[in-house]
Amino acid sequence: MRTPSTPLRAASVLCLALLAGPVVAGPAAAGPLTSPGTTRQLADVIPAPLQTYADAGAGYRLAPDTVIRTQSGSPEIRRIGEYLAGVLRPATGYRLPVVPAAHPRQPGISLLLGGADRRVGAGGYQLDVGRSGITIRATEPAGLFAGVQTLRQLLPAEIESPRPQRRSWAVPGGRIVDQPRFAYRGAMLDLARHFHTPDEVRSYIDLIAQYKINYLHLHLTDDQGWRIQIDSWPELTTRGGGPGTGVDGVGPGFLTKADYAALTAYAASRYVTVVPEIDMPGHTNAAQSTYAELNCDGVAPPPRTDIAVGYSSLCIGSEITYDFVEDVIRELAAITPGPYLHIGGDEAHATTDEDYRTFMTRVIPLVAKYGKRAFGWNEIAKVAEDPSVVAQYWGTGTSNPDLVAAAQRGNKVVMSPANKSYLDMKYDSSTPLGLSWAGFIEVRDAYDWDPATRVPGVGEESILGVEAPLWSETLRTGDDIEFMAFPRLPAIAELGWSAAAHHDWDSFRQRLATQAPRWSRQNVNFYRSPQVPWVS
Ligand code: TNX
Repeated sequence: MRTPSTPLRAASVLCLALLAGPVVAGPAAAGPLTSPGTTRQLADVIPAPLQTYADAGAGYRLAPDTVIRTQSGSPEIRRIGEYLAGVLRPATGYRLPVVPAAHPRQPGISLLLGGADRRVGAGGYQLDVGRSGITIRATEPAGLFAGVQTLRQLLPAEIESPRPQRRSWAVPGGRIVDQPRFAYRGAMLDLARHFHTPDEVRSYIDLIAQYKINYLHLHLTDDQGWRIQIDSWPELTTRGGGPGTGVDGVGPGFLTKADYAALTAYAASRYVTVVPEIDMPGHTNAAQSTYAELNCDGVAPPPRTDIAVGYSSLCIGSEITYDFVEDVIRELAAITPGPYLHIGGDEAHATTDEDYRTFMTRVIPLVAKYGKRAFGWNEIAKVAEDPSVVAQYWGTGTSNPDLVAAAQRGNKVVMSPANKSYLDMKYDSSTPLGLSWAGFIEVRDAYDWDPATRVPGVGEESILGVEAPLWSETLRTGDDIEFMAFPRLPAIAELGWSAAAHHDWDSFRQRLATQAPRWSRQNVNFYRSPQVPWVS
């Protein structure tokens, strides 16, 4: 195991001593971000790190003989090392062998568990850059993975090139001590309105993981399509997800259980946990048009390919409904490694309030019965007596008495206000894709809000985290997804990770500007917002 060079150690200790006490310095404290993209500094990262201590004399340069050293005896940390090597090899052309940490001294990058500053907590990391190497330390593997993403952004943008580049690979010297503000930093894809293939989802996972997003919510069912195989109701996918399904009838497809298992495993390899959603008791036309017995009158309605909402409802008084729901929850829980199962509950306008309560009162315990914790859109707060239920706020306003009452009962809340974090809203009136029912959302709108003060009465201690949902009524391809998500997804990611004290639009837009050359090399189709001074 190698430790950071002595000068860095001494300098950091000095900085730490000078900064003694709970002083939280933001990116600004490490100096203004001069000439974005040309002079990289430790704080020039999204999301903004908790604390940086620059040591100008101590930078490290990757070299042909650099090795990646990982915690001895940990196959998981070794896999993170392999992931890092996979990121760095194409552009550098270096071998970057992944070796046990005990390997003889050789310049390199070390990934180690333990020994980090206490402030890193469970999900954070400490990154030290000295003349002879880089060391990332964390308490959990997820923290090391987060540190790896930071390291990636500290390298020149050319590191994202798929082919070897002739240039030097310098990392600025110093120390970063970083920690997430919220445990849940989510993104959502809607596979129901238009199916997105497993490859498209994997590519999105790779992109969001760069910004320390650690949950991917998959909206798997809706009026226009059913996208997850359920063995006990096989036609849900063959018909409900088959040809002609999706908005305008052009978004067919579904995940087999094997596809889903492979996706959740891929996500886990990027420290992303999948949260599957079965939306009910509304948004259920795909199921009800497939199985007539799910309708109160026993008649299957025609499939729908329009984008209306709020017209469908499962039959609340029928026992078959609960057989169906239990089968679906049981089968989905069995293939879901993560702790959460989302049961939707939004826009159930065709369900009476009393029926909604009856339904949710029966269904919420089914989620627990199969070992998962229920998540629901904020309407669930009206009925969630069980404090383990997570409510996802999607309103556009700043007041919601049901949500406040739920928070007081102890329910946790994920913040995804539609007029701030909905990535399917147009940027402005000229955006070719997207909807605008919650307004236009430019980058600054997506960034300039605080999850812990958005709804007074739902404060920091009630917030599990944030999410950026991307509904796909108007989206078909991976390019479409990227255009709506970038650059707003990194804005939501920063709200989820970075300390509130670091919230600073001017700093954010400068740092965002330097992501452009990375996205270009990654072939990301992003929106060049006029609010950002893009670096070409
Ligand atoms: C509202 S937000 C919905 C979705 C739509 C979305 C479009 C929410 C919980 N429901 O059904 O796809 O708006 O922006």
